[in-house]
Formats: sequence, C-alpha cells, structure tokens
Amino acid sequence: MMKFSIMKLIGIGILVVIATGSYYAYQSLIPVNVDYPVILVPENILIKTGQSSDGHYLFNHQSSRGGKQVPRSGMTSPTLTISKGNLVSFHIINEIKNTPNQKSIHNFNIDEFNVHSKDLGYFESQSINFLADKSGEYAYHCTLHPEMKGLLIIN
Ligand SMILES: [Cu+2]
Repeated sequence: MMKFSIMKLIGIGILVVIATGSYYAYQSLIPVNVDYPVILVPENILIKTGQSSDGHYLFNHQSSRGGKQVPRSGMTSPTLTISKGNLVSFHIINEIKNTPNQKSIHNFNIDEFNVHSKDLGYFESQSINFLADKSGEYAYHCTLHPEMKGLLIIN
C-alpha cells in the first residue's frame, strides 16, 4: 500500500516534469514579436559587440549565410539583410572587456520587433528569436551608446 503511494507520487512528479518541460519548449517556439509558436528553421545571426580602431563601440556580425555587409553611412555597425517571412535567431554576445574605470555593459534592440536584450556584462550572451513578418528598414541599436547602431533591411 505504502509502496503503491510512492510509485503514484513519482508518477505524478514525472508528469509535472514533462508538462513543465513542454511548456518551456512551447514558449521557446514563440518569437518575441508575435504570440503564437513558429516552427521554422531559424536563420542564425551572431552579433558581437566590439570597438572601432579609434575606440568607438559598435556591433559586429556573423551570419550563417556568410558574406560581408558594410555599415550604412552615418552608422557604425553592419547592414543586415533578411528575407521577409524568416524566423531569425539573434545570438548576442558582449565581447568588450571591462576596464578599470568602465564596466562593460551593452544591450541589443530592434524596437519595431520587440527585440530587447537584457544589459549584458562582459562575455554575457542572450539569444532572441523574432519573426521578420514585415518588410522595411529598421535600426538595431544599443540604448546605452547611441553610436552603436546599424540597419536591418527586410525584403
Ligand atoms: Cu552599448
């Protein structure tokens, strides 16, 4: 009788674990700018913070498609081009080191798509999925450093 109860309890525990796991798996399929799950293979874009040769902060990027994209004039960071309808997975990492008088903190935002990373310290990273569901030209930027800005083109 006692043994049966324990087995039952373990059974319920396993069900809770499965349900919780499924919930988080389901949540991770929902891009930040829509409220339904999207089952597509994401286009991965790696974004790294960096500094120009004259010491200004900027973003660098590496795409799963490769190719070099230069900044639009007046912007420090490369122009990113994405096909409309794609699920895009941004992987942001802050690679700017702390200095004795400046702690490294940066974030990554695309306001029109509800893409907002947390403030990332040195070597912290975050992944954000969004659905490129409207075409146009949008800025991506760091709220702490206005010069950290680039163009996102969706067509
Ligand atoms: Cu910044």
